[in-house]
Amino acid sequence: MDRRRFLLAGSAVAVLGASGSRLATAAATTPAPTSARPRPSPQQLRWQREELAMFVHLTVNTFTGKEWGDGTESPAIFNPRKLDARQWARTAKAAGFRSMILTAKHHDGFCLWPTATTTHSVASSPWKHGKGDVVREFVDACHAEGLGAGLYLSPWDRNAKSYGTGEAYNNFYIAQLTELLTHYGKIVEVWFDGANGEGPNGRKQAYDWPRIHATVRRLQPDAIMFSDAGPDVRWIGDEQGKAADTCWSTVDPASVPYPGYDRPWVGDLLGHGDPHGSAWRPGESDVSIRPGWFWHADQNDQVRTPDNLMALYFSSVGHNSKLLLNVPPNRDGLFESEDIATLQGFTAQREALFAHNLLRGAHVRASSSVAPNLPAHVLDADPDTYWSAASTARDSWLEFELPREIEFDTLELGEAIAHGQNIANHLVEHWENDAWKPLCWGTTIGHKKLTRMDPVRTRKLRLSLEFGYGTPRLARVAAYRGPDHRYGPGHNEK
Ligand code: FUL
Repeated sequence: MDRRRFLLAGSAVAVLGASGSRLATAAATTPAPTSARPRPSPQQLRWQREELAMFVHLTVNTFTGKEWGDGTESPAIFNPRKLDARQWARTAKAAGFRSMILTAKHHDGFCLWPTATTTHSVASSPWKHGKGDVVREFVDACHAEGLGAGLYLSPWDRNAKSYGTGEAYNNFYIAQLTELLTHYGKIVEVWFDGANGEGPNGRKQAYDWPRIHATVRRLQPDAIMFSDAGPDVRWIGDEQGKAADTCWSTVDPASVPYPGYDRPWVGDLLGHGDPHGSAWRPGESDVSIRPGWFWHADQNDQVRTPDNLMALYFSSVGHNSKLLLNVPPNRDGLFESEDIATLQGFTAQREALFAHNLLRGAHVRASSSVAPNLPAHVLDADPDTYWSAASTARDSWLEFELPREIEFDTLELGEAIAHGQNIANHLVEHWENDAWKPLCWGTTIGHKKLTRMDPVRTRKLRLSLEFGYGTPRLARVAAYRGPDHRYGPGHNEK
């Protein structure tokens, strides 16, 4: 069962002081004035520009074949004899991923590091005679490969005796978080799942989110915190790698006040964001390369194809989101050759498709501009240089005239999001038989908007921005020619 279905199955979430009602009263439904539109923090900007992060799900489930352990698993079953975190990190790096996130503890409560908080950990396992530390090997491997290291610490714990008792479990959870955030160096992302089922005593825990968030901020001030409710980045609302076509990086924090907040409209709201939202909270699209989050032998022939990873890239990164792709190690503690091969294919396809911006060399004109942010900046690959229209001008446009005809089928647009996300719709036209002909309509752009279409040959292209909530600023306009086939199906679309 995935999180959304689990929550819909009736697991209401109790929270301590998550201030849903306080935020709801503050209900910031009034559109933020243009001058006050939210912008990303440097950490959020860095997070989004990474585009690709890799999730690593490993725990006792890898050895039982389950997706959710029930907390009664014996640590004796955990023995990934050949575990090699450098293999994971090398694979991720070669595929263009910039950070990785490991399940330090999943819902079963088994800790991948030798914690002082419980004996239900690697210290009680046969792996390295109880002297091993997966978190240490993982973080060191990430750092050795120049990748950011992130950690998932499930608040739902089906093993901890104190779960469901209130303060005692919150102290236990904070102690685990403190170990993870103080013993392993820099952590770039902390991933909070909202699942809030019953523990071993049949009780549910009231999570203390304000204290949890404050602990992360204090111990790792640069770490990004993920959950349905942020605070730094939000869940995109599905586990299929699909951000909505219209995707704002802003939200109204009152609309999803705490992780696991379960209302029928939440998925939709997280998918779209809110142009009037007061908080910058971009969406992360988590999805697995296999049907399950954990490795199962019978899924070795159901690994997504490179084509399908391309489709996921378009529907996540290409919809102003970030792709968090899960690749689960097997019982040896290694990525399978099938997964590695598909990642290599994915990388080769991205490299080939995005190698040359066919608009390079075009003469660019604009409806208006503000020096030094001139139109030609949209053609360079630097996300920090951009074209800015004058003031909040609506009906702004950019026109590209090429020295010779080009043929393309993929368009990339990028807003200069360091200054916020303003553009609400766009129209692309090409010049044909002495007239402008519409090519594609779209809504939001954000960090990256990728659109595929039938191949077009033209010498002139026009991009019109008809409506937005502030000054249009574009960092990128590019056109590419891709393969003739459509990006194909993956395991769950066969
Ligand atoms: C969900 C969990 O219940 C799944 O097992 C998985 O870890 C996914 C990423 O988050 O909420």
